[in-house]
Amino acid sequence: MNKFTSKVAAAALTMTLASVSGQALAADSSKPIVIPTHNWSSQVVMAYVIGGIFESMGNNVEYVPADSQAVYEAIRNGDVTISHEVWQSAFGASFYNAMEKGGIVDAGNHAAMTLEEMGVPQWVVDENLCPGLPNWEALKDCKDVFVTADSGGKGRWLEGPQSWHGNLMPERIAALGLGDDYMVKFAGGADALWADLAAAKKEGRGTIVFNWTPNFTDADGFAFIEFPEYYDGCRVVDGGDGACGSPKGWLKKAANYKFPKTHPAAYTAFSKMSFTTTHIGQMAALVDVDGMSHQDAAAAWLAANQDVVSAFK
Ligand code: TMO
Repeated sequence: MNKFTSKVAAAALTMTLASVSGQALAADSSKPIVIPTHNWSSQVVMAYVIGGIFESMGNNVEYVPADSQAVYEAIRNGDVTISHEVWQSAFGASFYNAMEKGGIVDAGNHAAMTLEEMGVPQWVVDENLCPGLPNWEALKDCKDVFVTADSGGKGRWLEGPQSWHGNLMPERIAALGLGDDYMVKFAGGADALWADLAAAKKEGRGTIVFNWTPNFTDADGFAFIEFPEYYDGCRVVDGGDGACGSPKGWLKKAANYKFPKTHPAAYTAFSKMSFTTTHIGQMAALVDVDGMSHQDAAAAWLAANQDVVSAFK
């Protein structure tokens, strides 16, 4: 038997065994699997990657733009079926909050570990614009390096949209005693972060921006500021004083509790899906570096990674 005929024989054997045991696999419902899209690139590309995998298995999918905090309540209620990028720092509390109310299940972790933190481009460290960085205490002596036209004479932290994690960074500035020297500006969207990184580089200007890994910036070099270590309960929203950095965290998948029953094949595949730091960085880069649409990026990523995807099905 060559490779092909042995594959056919194996398939025939599987079919025989299935009919002998009389147990047909339960078919997935034809109802669409509802996948949320948020406002950072890897998440949107991964939505279409996962939707493409589900479609290749014969499932129907639907995409809905959703707030990245409120989505956990929407999953719990069944309006949305899955979340495929549950970042520990930003969304861990909302995810577990919804789980405690009932209706959302943990569908496993991606291989990638995560960090969501303020930082500076690596060249700011290399050129010693603020000696002592990435240790946070260096900030005490160089607010002037980070003053911008819109920062009222203070050093500026350019945060992501406030929808990601509320007042986390203003509270941290206050808790660390940096309030006289630094302020937070919330960006309207992720693109404003990348525009500032590019402009700062061109101008040779220091900048502190919110960023995360995995992301396309992993390839350029980005230095996350090292704040006092995170521990459970250190944040103001969790009852602490807020004087801590973000966790070196997990990246989970979540699903409505009925999904394993309504779409057993799709759920089984979803539970196996695990993307690495490299995979997620690639998904972001196809959009934020190469300028592709999210859909085209997903199609290109799927075409180049059939070996990765076939292991999930
Ligand atoms: C949730 N995010 C990756 C933007 O920090």
